[in-house]
Amino acid sequence: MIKFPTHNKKLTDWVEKMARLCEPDDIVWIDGSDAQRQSLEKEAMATGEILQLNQEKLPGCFLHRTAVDDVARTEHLTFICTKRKRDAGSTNNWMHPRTAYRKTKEIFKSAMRGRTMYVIPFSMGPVGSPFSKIGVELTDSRYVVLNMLIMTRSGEAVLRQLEKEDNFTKCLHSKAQLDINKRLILHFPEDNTIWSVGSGYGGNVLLGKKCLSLRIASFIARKERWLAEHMLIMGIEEPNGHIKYIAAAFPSACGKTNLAMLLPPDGLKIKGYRIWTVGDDIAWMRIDSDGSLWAINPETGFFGVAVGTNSQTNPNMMDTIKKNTIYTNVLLKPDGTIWWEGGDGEAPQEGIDWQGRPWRPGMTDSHGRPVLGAHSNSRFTTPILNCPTVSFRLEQHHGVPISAIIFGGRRGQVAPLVYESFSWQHGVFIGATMASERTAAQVGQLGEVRRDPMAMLPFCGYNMAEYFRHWLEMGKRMVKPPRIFHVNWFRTDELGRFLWPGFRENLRVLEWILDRCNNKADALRTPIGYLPFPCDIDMTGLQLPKGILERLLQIHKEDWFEELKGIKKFFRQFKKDLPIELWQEYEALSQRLKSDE
Ligand code: OXD
Ligand code: MN
Repeated sequence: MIKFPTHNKKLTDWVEKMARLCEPDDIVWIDGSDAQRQSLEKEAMATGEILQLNQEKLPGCFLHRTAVDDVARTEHLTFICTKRKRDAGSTNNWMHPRTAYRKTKEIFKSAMRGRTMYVIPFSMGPVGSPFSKIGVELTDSRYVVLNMLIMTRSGEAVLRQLEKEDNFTKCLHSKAQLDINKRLILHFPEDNTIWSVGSGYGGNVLLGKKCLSLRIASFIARKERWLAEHMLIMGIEEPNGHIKYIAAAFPSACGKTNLAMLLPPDGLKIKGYRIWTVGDDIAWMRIDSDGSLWAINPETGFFGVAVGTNSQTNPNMMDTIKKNTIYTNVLLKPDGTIWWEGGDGEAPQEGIDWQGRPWRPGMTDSHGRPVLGAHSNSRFTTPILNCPTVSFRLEQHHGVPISAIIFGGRRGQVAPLVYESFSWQHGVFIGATMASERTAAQVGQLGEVRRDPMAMLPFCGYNMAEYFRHWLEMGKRMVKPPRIFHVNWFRTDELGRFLWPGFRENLRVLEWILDRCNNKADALRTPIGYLPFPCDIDMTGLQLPKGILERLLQIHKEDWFEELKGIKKFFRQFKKDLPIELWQEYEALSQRLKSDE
């Protein structure tokens, strides 16, 4: 009989039951200590799961390579398993829990033979905070353990908390045979359970992240009347020393991580703004006793995309990842450091690519396509405490008060640089109709518009129409709801060139947003919302050709009438589940556009 370091019977019963299914050789409880982490690192190096990088240049850093067909989240293998299909809604893959458990048990059966099962008790959010939720992940992957130690608060302290509260999300993961045909990422919100099998890729296997903190948490949040969102949280310290916090949702590849830790542009430096990073990916938000919205970042690390990250696009991240970081699927240089396309410096003359093969710049495959040194979704897992702009309020149990919510997308046309909603309800409409155009990096037709409401399309753990209703209701319960804005950094000219320089310069737009929150800036009422007067965006130190700012703020009616058609088509899939308020907002926008003609 194995001795378990907890008296929580629900926990011990479940661990024993899962061990009977997976048949590991051994069970090891993760205590969160440095000594245990170091011994796991040694074991993982010995098995080849991780490779130690140059410890002088990159102390505490390692490289991991995934299986070649296991490099990204697999949305088509990700399911919401509710008893009724309707509860998963039209935007999720659905499987009945009975079928899901039966099918997946077959894959988990004996999957851990010859392996150790690690038990990771983890807390999303500060241990003991009323915002936080506990999970326990069982896994046969040391890579998962080492990543979870960075991304979550794990170990002893969480076990102690579990002596006081009984409730935890049961997360079971096995690499099994890493077989894409036996890979499933299953969520059972009604059982507070996640089963992930056959993958070793972070987004599929670090179960505290997308699986718990978004899919399961969004389901719980609706019941408990709070919000679990795919949002960054940042503080902007104003020249007077006050810090205002904003939360922002963007679909993938829109620069969310870069924005979360942006450096003020030179032209605005004199004003003394300072950015404080609370989180880059997930926000849990509650209405507090003061009637306003407060947010925490439930994570303690960043799981960021390496390709494209460099000292220009994100200097703070480049500082963050210099130590104690796990790199996944990047290029290994001969000196034991790493490189990726769109990273700092020239491509090395030689190296080992993300698949472990010798690599030289300019290599092509049998179809004449360039062979990349790093995978386009290569990642780093790095502690948020390494970040030079990390917020000092990270551990505060009530989080930070949110003054503004920002939605954004990648639109060549249609959406202006920034606009503000007329009301919370109108803001929910703006979030619900958020969209991005496909880039060359995505499968599908270039320029095609993909609707991604609140950037939650792949992450909402229940019927998205009900999710919209929940958002509408949250607005009614707040005394002082945050103002809601929409931004678009990606507007282009007729040759497809970006009109707005983006990156650090985005602070100029955030400044206008803060001014609106402080009732310091006027705005133009247009059919789509409030727009800035060009003179209210501080352009000190940024020379845009004449008329460009005006173009960035233009609204073309023909584009918006087209947009209405796309919105209607998108809304129709929700049938009668769609809250009437969203159709009302649709009609109101249509009327405003018509009467403005
Ligand atoms: C992520 C994502 O990995 O949103 O954060 O895909
Ligand atoms: Mn994300």
